[in-house]
Amino acid sequence: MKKEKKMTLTLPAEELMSCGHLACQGCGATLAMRYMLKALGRKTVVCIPACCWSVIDGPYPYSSLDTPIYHCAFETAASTATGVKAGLEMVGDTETTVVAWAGDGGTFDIGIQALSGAAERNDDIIYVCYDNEAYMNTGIQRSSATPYGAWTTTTPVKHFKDRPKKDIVAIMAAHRIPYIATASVAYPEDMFKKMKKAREIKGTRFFHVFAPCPTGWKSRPDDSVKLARLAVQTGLFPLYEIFDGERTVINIKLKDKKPVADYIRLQGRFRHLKETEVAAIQAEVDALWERLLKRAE
Ligand SMILES: Cc1ncc(C[n+]2csc(CCOP(=O)(O)OP(=O)(O)O)c2C)c(N)n1
Ligand code: SF4
Ligand SMILES: [Mg+2]
Repeated sequence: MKKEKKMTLTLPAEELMSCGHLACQGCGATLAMRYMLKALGRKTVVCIPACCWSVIDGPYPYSSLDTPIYHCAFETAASTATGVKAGLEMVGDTETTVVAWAGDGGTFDIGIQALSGAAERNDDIIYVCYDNEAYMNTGIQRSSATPYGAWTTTTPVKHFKDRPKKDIVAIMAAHRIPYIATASVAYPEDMFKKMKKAREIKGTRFFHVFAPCPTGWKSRPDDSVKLARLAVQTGLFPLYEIFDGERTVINIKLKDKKPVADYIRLQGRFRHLKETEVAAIQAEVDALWERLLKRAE
C-alpha cells in the first residue's frame, strides 16, 4: 500500500479569518491576510482603505475577520493607523498591534503621502501593502505597481504599460524606518516569521506582500500560489528584509533562477508580449537581482 504523505503544520492552527468572505477564487490577498493574522494574533486592529479588501471582509454587520476593522478613505491607511494607535495609547493600551492594510494603488499612488508622513515620524504601526499590481476593486486599472508589459483596462494591449514598476521598498528604505520586509503568499512560514519579528519592533514597519489576482492577471485561480512561487524563484520578487534602511538580508537565495518566461506565460495579461519584450523583462529582472545581491550581506 502507498504510504500516506504527512504534512506538518508549522503555522498556528487558529484561524482569525473565516470562510464566507467575498473574494474571488484563488485570491492571493486573502491568503496574505490569513497568514498575517496567524502571526499577529487577536490583539490587532486592521485599518483598511478602499480596495478589494474593503469588500472581501463582508457587508456590515458581518465580517470575516475576528479582529476589529477600521474602514477608512482610500488615501488614509497610514494616518488612520497612526490615529488608532495614539487613541489606544491614550487609554493605556500599549499592547495592541495596529496595522494599515492597503492595496498597491492605496500605497504606491494615492496613500503615499500619508505613508511617507507616518514613516518619517516613525509612527508605531505595521503597514502592509498587498500588491496585486493594479486597481482591481474598480476594474483593473494600472497603478504604479503594475509591471512593464502588463495589460490593464487603462493600458490596453496596443498601449501596454511601458514604464517599470515603482520600487516602493527603496522609497521606504530611504525613510530609514526600523524594519522593511517583502513577503509572498507562496512562502507562509517566511511571512509568518517576519510578521512575528515585526510585532516586537517599535516604530514604522513596512511589508510589501506579493498577492496574485486571477481576475486581474487573467490567470487560473489554482495557479495563484504557483505564480507567487515562480515570482520568487525567477528573481522577479525577491524575499528580503531591510533593517534601519541599510542592512539588507536576502531570505531566499537563488542558485539558479528560473526563466521569467515561465511566470509570464501563465498570465493572460502578458499574452500579447513578443519574445523581444519578454527578453527585456528578463534583462531587467537580472539587473535588479544583481543590484540586490551587491547590497545584501
Ligand atoms: C479618493 C478616492 N478615489 C478613488 C476611489 C475609488 N477606488 C476605490 S478602490 C480603488 C482601487 C484600489 O486599488 P488598490 O489599492 O490597488 O487595491 P485593490 O482594489 O487592487 O485591492 C479605487 C480607485 C476611492 N474610493 N476614493
Ligand atoms: S479582484 Fe483580485 S484581489 Fe480582488 S478579490 Fe478578486 S482575486 Fe482578490
Ligand atoms: Mg491593487
